[in-house]
Amino acid sequence: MAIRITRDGDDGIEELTVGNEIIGRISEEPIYVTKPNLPPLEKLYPSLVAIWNRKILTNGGPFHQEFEMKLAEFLRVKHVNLFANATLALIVGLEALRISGEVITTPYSFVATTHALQWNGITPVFCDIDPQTMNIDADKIEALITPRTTAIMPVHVYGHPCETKKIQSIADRYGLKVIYDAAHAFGVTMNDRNLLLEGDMSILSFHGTKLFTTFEGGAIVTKDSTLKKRIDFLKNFGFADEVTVVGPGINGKMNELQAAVGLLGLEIVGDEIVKRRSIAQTYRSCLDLVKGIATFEPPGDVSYNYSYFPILVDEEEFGVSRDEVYERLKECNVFARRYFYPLISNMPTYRGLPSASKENLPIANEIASRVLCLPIYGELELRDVRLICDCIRNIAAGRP
Ligand code: T4K
Repeated sequence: MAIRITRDGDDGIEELTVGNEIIGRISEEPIYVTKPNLPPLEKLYPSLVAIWNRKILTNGGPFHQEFEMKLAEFLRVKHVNLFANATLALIVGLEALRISGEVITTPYSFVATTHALQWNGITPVFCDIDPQTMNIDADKIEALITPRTTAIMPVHVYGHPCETKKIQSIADRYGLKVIYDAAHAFGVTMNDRNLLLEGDMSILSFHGTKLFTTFEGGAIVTKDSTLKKRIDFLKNFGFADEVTVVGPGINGKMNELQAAVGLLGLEIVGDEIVKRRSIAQTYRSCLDLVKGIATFEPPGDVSYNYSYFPILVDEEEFGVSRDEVYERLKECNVFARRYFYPLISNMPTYRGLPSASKENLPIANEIASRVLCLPIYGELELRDVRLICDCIRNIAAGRP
């Protein structure tokens, strides 16, 4: 029997029917994995006028200085160094700490994490992940330490906190630095303490796909004022003054437009987290009874930022593979993403490394083959969240 679109209503949802039975609902507009949370445009106009009047566009201008200070206050951290993006921040952070040799890291991340090591001539050593948090498995780090190891670089994947205490105690025992890729962890606290205070430094991303955005952007969070100074030099070509270059610097500076957007972003990020929390709750209540779909809830001592909403698809129980769910959701106009597939260790640039073998990384390989990040952003209506869950249930039921 033919499938028909029976309702093309003004609520943004179309119904698919066979005979009299509604077999599915589709969003009229594409729903992407995320949508940037931008301040009202009229609030930006005065900042634009100020930039145009001052003609100070970059190199640590007034908005840059103000944002750096206000961001540190907002996050309740000691020092912040703003950057043009998080990838440059990672690269400069490693250089600032003079990291070399081998660094133990996770293969389950965005590729920029490992690229930053490569750009510094450092050998990445991949460690498997914990299936509960999808972060580096702290119990497997020690076995990977060699005389060449200088640091550990974990990632708070999706903003879920790593086992920071365990990681720090290993680092202290072996004299290693700890650099957290905290690109997803804006505003996450554990026992009311900002997660960004852990380790020797944490790196944030303010990319357009992130919870808090400056279009492109990033930051390094540190506790050490000497380190903060060295990072300031390195992100500005190594210049300590007009004529003195103190290191192999780069151009990593955030510009005035980005900083102005960031200042306004601080006013709206709290509301965004609240909206995302109710989206996550809706997803959970709709999906928790679906066999073969696992969702995640951070532990009680964590104030989470809901930056992503990952699910794991168990093909055997659900009856359909993750990749099929991903493709079939597109038919519902829903564009989920397989963050983080493929694993960094399986990418051609890194798969030749001894630590990249699948035998060394069984959990990471399994999770990467099952994960799907569903759309989550403040503007996403709960009606659309339920529609996405209906699509997933229909896929399991073998409906078109
Ligand atoms: N470390 C970690 C752990 C990271 O996740 C990242 C970045 C980094 C380091 C490096 O940070 P940055 O150097 O970028 O500051 C995205 C982002 O490009 C990347 O920043 C992010 N992680 C990664 C997880 O995701 P794509 O290729 O998935 O983005 P794209 O363009 O396909 O966007 C996804 C969806 O978002 C689109 O379908 C629509 C929506 N979107 C996107 C953009 C760019 C918008 O609505 N507006 C936009 O401007 O990589």
